[in-house]
This record gives sequence, C-alpha cells and structure tokens, in this order.
Amino acid sequence: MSSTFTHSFQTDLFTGKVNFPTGVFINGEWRAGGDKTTIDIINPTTGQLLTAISEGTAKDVDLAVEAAQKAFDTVWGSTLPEANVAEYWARKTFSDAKRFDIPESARVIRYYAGWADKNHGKVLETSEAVLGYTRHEPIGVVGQIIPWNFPLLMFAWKVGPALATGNTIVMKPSELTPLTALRVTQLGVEAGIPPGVLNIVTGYGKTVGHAISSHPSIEKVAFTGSTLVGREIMVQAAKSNLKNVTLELGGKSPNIIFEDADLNIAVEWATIGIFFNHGQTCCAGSRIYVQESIYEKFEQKFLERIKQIKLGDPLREGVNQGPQVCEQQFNRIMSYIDDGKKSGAKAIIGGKRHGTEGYFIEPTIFTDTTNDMRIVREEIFGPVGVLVKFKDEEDIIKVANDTVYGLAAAVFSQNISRALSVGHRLKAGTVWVNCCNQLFAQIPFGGFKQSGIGRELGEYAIANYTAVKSVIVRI
Ligand code: TXE
Repeated sequence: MSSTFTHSFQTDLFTGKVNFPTGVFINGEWRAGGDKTTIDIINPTTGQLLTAISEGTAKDVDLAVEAAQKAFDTVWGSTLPEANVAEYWARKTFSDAKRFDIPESARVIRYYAGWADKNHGKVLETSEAVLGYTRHEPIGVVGQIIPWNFPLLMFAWKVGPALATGNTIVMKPSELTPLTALRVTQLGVEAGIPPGVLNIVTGYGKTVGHAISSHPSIEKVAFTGSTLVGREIMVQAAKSNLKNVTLELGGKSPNIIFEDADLNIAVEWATIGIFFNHGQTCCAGSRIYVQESIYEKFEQKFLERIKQIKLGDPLREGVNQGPQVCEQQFNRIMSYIDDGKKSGAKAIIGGKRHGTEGYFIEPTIFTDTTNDMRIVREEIFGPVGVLVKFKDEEDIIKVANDTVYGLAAAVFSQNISRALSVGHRLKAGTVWVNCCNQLFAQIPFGGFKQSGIGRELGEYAIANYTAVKSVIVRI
C-alpha cells in the first residue's frame, strides 16, 4: 500500500479537501516505489514541504511495462478502445473546473474519445488483381514523460491520443508536480480504465525517465521538456530498441508587432504571451519586436499594462502571477536576469525577486539588447522578455528566424495580407495572427528545428500512436 495525500484548502477560489494515494500506480494498484524511498514535494508559494510521494525505480518501470503489455494483449489493444470510457472520464474528472487547464484538458480527452472509432485505414487501388489496404494498429506499450509547467494539460495531451488508438501507457510525471497525475489517475480508475492500461511511475528523470526511454519493450516514447533532455531521450531510444520518439521541447518565440496593428490588442496579447503561467510556457512570446514608428507608444502602454499584474498566492482571488515552480528554476531565472544586466541590457521594469518567501519574480522586460545576448537567445522559462525595435518586414523575418528554436511565433497587423505573408516565412510550428498562446484540441502543436519532433493534438497526434500495416492480397 502507498501513503495518501490529504489536504484541506481554504482560499478565495477553492474550499475543500483532497485525499488521494501518493504511490506508484501499476496494474491498477497503488503501492510504494521499489526502494520504499520518497520525494519531497515543496509548495512554491511558501517554499515549505507540502507532502512526499513514492520514488519509483527502474524495477517499477519493468513491472509497469509488464502490466501494460498484459492489458494491451487482453483488454485494450486488440479491440477498438471504448470511446465512452474516455468520455465518462472527461465528465467525471473535470466538472469542478474553474481554470484554463481543467476545461482545456477535458476538451482534449473528449476530442480524442471521439477519435477512438474513427482511426480508419485506407483501401489503395493498384490493379484489378490486387486488393491493398492499410490498418491503423496501436503500437503497443508507450512511454510518456511529462514536465511540470502544465501537469494536467500535458497529461491529457499524452494520454488522450495514446488511449484512443488502443495503446497502453507507462507514464512518468515530473518529480516537481506529480500530484495532479496521481489525482487524475484515481479518477480514471473510478471511470473504469482497466488495470494495466494506464500505469504511473513517479520518480526522477535519471532513473525512471531513463528506464522508460531505454526500455526494450516500450515501442514509443513521447516527451515534453527541455531540449537537453530531449536529446538524451533520442540517444537512449536509439541505443535500446530504436523506439519511435516524439519530442515537444523549448522555444524562444517572437511576437512581431507591426505599425498597423491595433495597439491595445497587441499590448494585451504581448502581456499574455510572455507572462501567462509566469513565463513557464514552451511557446512563450519571449522576444517582443515592435516596428520603430510605434515603438515608444507601445513601450509606454506595455509598461502600464504590466504594472497591473498582481503577484501572490495563486489560490487567492485577483492574483495573476504566482511563484516559479521551484528554487532551482527561480535561481536559474534570476541568473539570466543578472546576466542580462551584466551584458549591458536595461530592465525597464522588474528585474528583482518579489517578496521574501516562496519563488516569486517580478515581471521583467529588458531593452537595449543585442542579438547575441543570452537573454535574447536562450529559453529563460520565467517572466522575463526582451523588447526590441525593428525597421521593416525583411529585417524582422531575418531576426525572428535567427534562433535554434522554432516552436511558435505571433504577428500583429491589421493588414491581413502582410500578417499572412510574414507568417508563412517564419520558421515556426505555430503562427498566431493577432493573438498568441491559443491552443485547440483539433489543431496540431509542435516545433520546427530544435523545438521538437512530431506534432501533438489534432489528427496529427493520432499518427504518432499508430503503426500502419499494409495488407496486400492477390485475388
Ligand atoms: O526540465 P527537464 P527541467 C525547459 C525550460 C526549463 C528547462 C529545465 O527551459 O527551464 O527546460 O527544466 C524528465 N531521461 N522546459 O530541468 O529536466 C523530468 O523528470 C528521461 C521546457 O525541469 O527536461 C521531467 O519529467 N527523462 C518544457 C521531464 O523530463 C528525464 C517544460 C522534464 O524535465 C531525464 C519543462 C532523463 N535523463 C522544461 N531527465 C516545455 N517544452 O514546455 C529529466 N527527465
């Protein structure tokens, strides 16, 4: 048996009690991890211990793979997965939804539930003497490694397409934010997901994550996280069994604001672009480029808007920005801020820690940057953006594309021809026009260049979890 996490919340936004197991979840059972050790979970608002969860081991991954394989062979993979299980899950789990992650995650699960009986192969005409057709078969046991910035949404993005196509799962949530996956899994069990279909092994990347990416019986691994670890996953996949790999990695996305943009709209979205989720967003619009003729006006309005951001306990009413996820991320972001200052950039707002407790950082914007500075080139993953002037279309396309990343980009202009022609020349997996950070279950999301491999969401993600078999019959 594993321990449980019991906690009473009394905040403006939520009053209630939670109670769920904190073990690894293998073959429909909660239990302590292999070595009976635990991982402390820290509340980033206070820096204090919240609870501890089981630390999984490579042995637990083996057990989870065995259970997933058995479930694949018996209850899940061989028949069309039942759409109504996922449908029920979506309703059951998220009915109390109040915030973005919950309704969005429910939408994603529902969307993929609808795909469960529609992943058809094709009949391919060749000659009258031959019948050729394809079957879209599930891959088998798939591994999924998710990060901490959207613990629920990333769970939904991964689990939705994998289950709908008949695969069984061994998942590792981030060691920083494992509680969400555990709670949702508990609800999945209540909804009727059979034992072994979804297994959760909590633990560290170097042990559990490594065991998943190098496991000889896992045929596919999906990962969201840092580019550094993404590389490592590919190496492990190549060295073990050449498992399929999809990666959703970092970004340094440009927000391009032309002189003919609606200024109020551009200011609002630029704010959301960089400060949503405290900047801990892979597609954050962290490079904000403004055409020189409107630069001063934009800067002034942007600063006024940023001053309205209220920092504090994210469970309190009216708070827009909470703490960074952990001390390590906090230190990492602060060191980027120091580096920016030392290299001659100017923090026109923010640039300091907020308060004395927890991991809060002021919304920060740098100007006077050059394109070679680390704060312009590297993913900071915090509430820190750069504001830069540009001259014209040719100039900005070159600068915007001068990055190893290619996850997303945004263009603001009321001239839709200009917005689209610039958008088509940007090397990015998603281009937003007059908005940013917009995600839809139906629309694929993923990166060009070093931002990733493969696409999540939409029909494209179905392909990631499907093995295409060609059947050729001579008549
Ligand atoms: O990510 P890691 P970290 C970026 C962002 C952030 C930086 C570092 O720039 O500042 O990464 O964050 C698991 N084998 N993003 O260190 O380590 C780990 O346990 C297998 C962008 O937290 O990549 C966790 O479950 N797995 C990003 C997951 O990988 C391993 C979201 C992500 O952690 C592993 C998060 C290994 N060797 C961070 N090492 C995005 N694209 O949204 C770690 N893990």
